[in-house]
Amino acid sequence: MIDVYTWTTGNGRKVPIFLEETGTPYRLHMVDIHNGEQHAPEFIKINPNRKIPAIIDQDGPGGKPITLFESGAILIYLADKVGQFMPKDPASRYHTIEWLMFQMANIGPLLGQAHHFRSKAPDNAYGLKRYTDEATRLWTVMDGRLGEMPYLAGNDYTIADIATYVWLRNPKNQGQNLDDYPNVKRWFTAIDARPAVQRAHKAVEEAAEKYKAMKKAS
Ligand SMILES: N[C@@H](CCC(=O)N[C@@H](CS)C(=O)NCC(=O)O)C(=O)O
Repeated sequence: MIDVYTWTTGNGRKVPIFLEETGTPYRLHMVDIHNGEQHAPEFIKINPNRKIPAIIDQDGPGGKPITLFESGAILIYLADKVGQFMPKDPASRYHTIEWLMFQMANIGPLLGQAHHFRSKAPDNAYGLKRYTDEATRLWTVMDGRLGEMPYLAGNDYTIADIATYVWLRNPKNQGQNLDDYPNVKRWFTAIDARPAVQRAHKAVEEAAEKYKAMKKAS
């Protein structure tokens, strides 16, 4: 049983998608980051960086519990544990890690800033242009790669695709249009249609609604 501490943001959906894809039992624990719950002392013990997602696997290495934060690290851990969505062939494994790092170091932080300036500081022309240009550049990098390969790391659907897909669900928030990137569109549409992916979205959204209703009532 994997305990998943999460919320409804893109990063918060990566781990549930992996767990649904692999049929791994999990429990969702909602951390309402719009209500400051990431700063609660009990959550800081799980992630000192105060961000979702994080997990606790009671049956970690050596049968001992393990607590992990940073979604890329969590996905590598789970893929190794379950033996899925991380290719066994060494070169393909490293390409999976490479594209996962590309997501963690570029897609998340920079597309996040493009969204941030658009929604919170739309009059800041410098920030808006800087991060929209970066978003355009990154979407172009992905479109080039997906024009050469079916998936980011190569021939197989991997944790690199799961981690990246969640960031591309609202292109307009980043000043982008999916139709301008036909290879990304082909890849995105295929991943979005996967039943496990839709199950994960539903699970996270329902858990958040239930949690908010419970908080309101208390
Ligand atoms: N690199 C981290 C990023 C995590 C992250 O930025 N989480 C956001 C939600 S998507 C969060 O918890 N924000 C709350 C805050 O910054 O206070 C990961 O991939 O796990």
